Amino acid sequence: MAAQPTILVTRKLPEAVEARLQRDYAARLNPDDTVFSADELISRAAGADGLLVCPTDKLSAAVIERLPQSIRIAASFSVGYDHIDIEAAQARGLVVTNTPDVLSDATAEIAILLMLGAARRAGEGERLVRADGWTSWSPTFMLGRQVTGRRFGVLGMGKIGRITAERARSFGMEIHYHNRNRLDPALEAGAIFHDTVDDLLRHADVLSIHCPATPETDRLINERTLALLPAGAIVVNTARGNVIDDAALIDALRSGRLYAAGLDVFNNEPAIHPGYRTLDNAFLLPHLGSATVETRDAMGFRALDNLDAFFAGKAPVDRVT
Ligand code: 8YV
Repeated sequence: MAAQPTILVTRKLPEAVEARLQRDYAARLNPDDTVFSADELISRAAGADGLLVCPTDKLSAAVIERLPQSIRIAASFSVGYDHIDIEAAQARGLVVTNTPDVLSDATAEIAILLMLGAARRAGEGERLVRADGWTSWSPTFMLGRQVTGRRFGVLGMGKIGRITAERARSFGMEIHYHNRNRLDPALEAGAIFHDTVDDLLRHADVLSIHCPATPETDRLINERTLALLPAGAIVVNTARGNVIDDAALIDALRSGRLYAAGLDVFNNEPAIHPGYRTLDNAFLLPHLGSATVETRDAMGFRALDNLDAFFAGKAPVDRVT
């Protein structure tokens, strides 16, 4: 029997995923779940055939260049792959795969949670109850905004954007979207297309961000574009922090021009811009988009399907390079 390929697994993965890894591969696991430095990653990868990485591993051009020659594939446990320098991977002949589809429902759930949490002041209310600061009911106590009937603007109408739109529709929201390409009517499902980001923003009472982090989307939501949103709008981000200019969003929240924001992703996680913590109208979660038992298992299995295909000499379904 041929020797099993050796896989360096950079983070602790769900039990069922690690069991399959250990069954089918010579797996180098990370039971302590420490985040490897670049040097550590490179030295632990010595002699291995592939990597199973997470967004916490920054595979920059410099790191990719220093990877042992034996490493031929990096399967990421994520749909986003902005932590990997794709051009450098391509140049080195490193195959990169991701895990699309399986986390779309979980991420859409978090986007809706963020919208409702921001609109109905859930964070503020929860903090008050815990601090024993809730004294009585009153007709004017902690009033929020209703989202029913409002316009839901989707920036990036991929799978996650479309599922989130479908959920928002059940609140009677009117769906607007911008995408690089207009979708087929069947996928649009009645959503109103805007051919520019600016035009979408002018029509979004709630803006939900679902585009990938690319040079084109970097700081796309900034002082100028935030000013296009209707007064009192809500911004929701489950995509990547770097789509937002933090200082500009914090200013707009502080001044009250925006009603609230619901954020699951940030620049420089977990060391987020401290300004967010000072704002009652910022509803904040620690990057929980795909964090359900079912989804994290499915992501691990999808990454393993990609590795299995690669080592069987087939094309991995989710190959991005
Ligand atoms: C997870 C994500 O944090 O998949 C992504 O791109 O941002 C998240 O859902 C990530 O997958 C964890 O590995």
